[in-house]
Order: sequence, then C-alpha cells, then structure tokens
Amino acid sequence: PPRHLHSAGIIGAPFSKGQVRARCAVKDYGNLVFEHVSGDEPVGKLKSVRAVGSANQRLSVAMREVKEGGHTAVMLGGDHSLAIGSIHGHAAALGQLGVLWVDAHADINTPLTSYTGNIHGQPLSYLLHELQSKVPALPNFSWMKPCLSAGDLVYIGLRDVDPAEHYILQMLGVKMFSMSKVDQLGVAKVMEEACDYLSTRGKKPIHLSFDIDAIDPSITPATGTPVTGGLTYREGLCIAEHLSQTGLLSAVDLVEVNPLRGQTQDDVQSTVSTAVDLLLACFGRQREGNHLQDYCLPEP
Ligand code: 6HN
Ligand code: MN
Ligand code: MN
Repeated sequence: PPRHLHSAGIIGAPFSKGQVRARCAVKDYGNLVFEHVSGDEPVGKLKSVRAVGSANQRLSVAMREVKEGGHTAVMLGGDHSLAIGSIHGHAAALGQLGVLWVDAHADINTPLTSYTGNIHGQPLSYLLHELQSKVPALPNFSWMKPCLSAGDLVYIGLRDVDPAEHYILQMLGVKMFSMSKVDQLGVAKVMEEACDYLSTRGKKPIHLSFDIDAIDPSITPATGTPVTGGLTYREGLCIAEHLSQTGLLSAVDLVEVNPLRGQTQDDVQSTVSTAVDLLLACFGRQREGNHLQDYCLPEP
C-alpha cells in the first residue's frame, strides 16, 4: 500500500484545535509556538506582515522536518496564509510539487491588488514563480523564495474571486474547476481531470491545501469568510478519497476552521467533524469500509 497509509506527521498551528484519529501511525509534532511580534504596523494596506512572515518561516522549517522524517504531513491551521510556509517547507524537502487548492476563494491577490489587506487572501502570489515581479519585498519574508509554477496548480471549488485575481488566473492560464465546473462535470470527473492535469508534467508529490470554506456553510459554518453555494459533504469526501487512492498525496493543509466563528455549539461540531472526516479520507478511510491486509476471520 502507498506509504502515506503507514505514517503521518502532524504540525499543529495553534489558532484552532483538532485531533486526527487514523489507522496509520501518527506522530504528533505538537503546536508551533508563535511569539508576539511587536511594532507590526501595516505596510500599505497589508496587516500583520511581520507576524505572518515569521510564523510562516517557523512553519516552513517544521514542515521540512516532517517531510524529511518520511511522513505524510498534516498542517492544521489556522488561516490560509499558513500555506506559504507549508508549501515552501514541503518544496524545500522534496523539490517540485503539484498543488491542489480546494477553496471558495483563489487566494492569489498580490499585496497591491488586495482590497482587504488580509494575507490569507494572498498566499499563492507569494509562492508562484510567475508573480515574483508583482510582489514587493516585505519585512520578515526575506527567508522565502517562490517555489511553485502556475502549471502545477489546480483549483477546485471557486465561487468568490476578486477581479484582479480573475485577471491573474486568466493571464497565467491556471487550471481551475469553479463550482460551475463541478456542477457541469460532477466531482468524480473533476478529480479525474485534476489528477491527470497534475501528472502531465511528471508524477510529483501532491500538496492538498484544503480551505474548509470550500464546503458549503450549511455544513461548515465555523469559518471566517463563508460563501454560499459550496461543495457538499459528499463531494468533499470524494476529493479526499480520490487523492488518497493516487498514492501521491504528500501533505495536507486543513485551514480556516475557526470555532470562534460558529453561532452555536452544533455549528462548531459540524465544522470540526467534517474537517476530521476529510482528513481521515485523505489517509485511506473509505466509505465502503476498511480492513487490515492480514485480517483473519475468527474460527469457531
Ligand atoms: N481565505 N479575496 C478576499 C481577500 O481578502 O483577498 C477573501 C480571501 C479569503 C481567504 O478564505 O483563505
Ligand atoms: Mn483560502
Ligand atoms: Mn477561502
């Protein structure tokens, strides 16, 4: 069986909490500790640049360590700005990656196109080689260099894309399956095409960056930027199960789960349990059931 079914390396990023119970060996790397960064004044519109830069530097080192330990990595966010360190560290350990970005949003604003100044809407502009000249030098980001090519990126679930982001996606010819495409093709066909696309340039390790807001807010309401019309629970599981079957899944980010944003305890429960089910499916749990290879029926 693929190696990722045997051992997982987990990095917790302490903005929220979660625990994976899997059939495979799990090594808990604990929560990263992020110190307070003082004097973190806005840079233009950008908020908390120095804190985000140094948190991601720390995460990148941790991710690299987990990958060098031979595990499939799980990064539990936290907000989606953490994909900067997560993908950077993954690429530092293994070289070129294919990235599957499952999200309602494209998260590809540059610091200059962002309306909100929130860096969680920008990680891909920092990571992509093609946008290097559009991203200014920022404090506490000098440790990082772009490490991802636009041709190695696929989106699923888009339904809230800013005009500048839409322009960038078109300019770079980024492969995307918006919610319209999911409606037209069905999620099984989308996954088949997405994985075919990622493997045309060679079978690279896959990094899944899963923003919980890709799922419909009726199921996962406890998140910062909910957008109606999202993936169903079953479509989410289908994505995770399909990736698990490829044997190429090398790291998973599960981000934007925010218990503080739930209106009720049920909101939080349903969001967290969906996140757990997605992770378990990434690690081989099938809805048809599972059994160990050496399973023996008891003899009477
Ligand atoms: N996320 N496009 C908006 C922005 O602020 O740039 C929303 C970003 C949401 C980011 O959900 O990870
Ligand atoms: Mn996101
Ligand atoms: Mn999002």
